[in-house]
Amino acid sequence: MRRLTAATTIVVLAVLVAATLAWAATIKIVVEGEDYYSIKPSMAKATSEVASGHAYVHIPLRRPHATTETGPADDGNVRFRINVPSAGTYTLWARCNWYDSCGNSFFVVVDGKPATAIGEDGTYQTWHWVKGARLSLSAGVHEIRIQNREDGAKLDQFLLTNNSRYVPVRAETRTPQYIIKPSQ
Ligand SMILES: [Ca+2]
Repeated sequence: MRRLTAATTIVVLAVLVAATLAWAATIKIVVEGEDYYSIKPSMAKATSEVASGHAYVHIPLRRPHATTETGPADDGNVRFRINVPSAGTYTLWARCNWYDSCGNSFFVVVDGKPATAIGEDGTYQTWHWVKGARLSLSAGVHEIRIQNREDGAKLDQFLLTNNSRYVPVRAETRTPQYIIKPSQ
């Protein structure tokens, strides 16, 4: 009976340790649009009182604004360098503000791999979180490039989390420890 109790105690402790490790390993990397390592026009930085950090990056509206999916006018982009603390599968989320159905996406290029699109949802003219790809990332530095796909698309923040159930709602607190910026 004593032995059983000891075994049960060990099992309970092991479960607690595993749960603690799982909790401790939850990573959330929050990057402001304006935390870019480099920027290439027509991507541009802009300010707003309602954006996190009072700044965002965007592909400014062109006149005439496209009314069909015509493809981007240039490869304007922002590049971010992110230090991922541990290997895992990370979900990308971006806090965006879309002009309309022809200004509601970006290309995302991770470590120079083929581009995927983020966006194409139907929420316009307000900041909201948009779910992107799930990315398999090793520990260490990765380059995330957000690139022109349609004019009228704005990016306030993006986040990477290895918690696939996490759903951001409001602007998130920036995590400078994971963000590499050019030396001043
Ligand atoms: Ca911002």
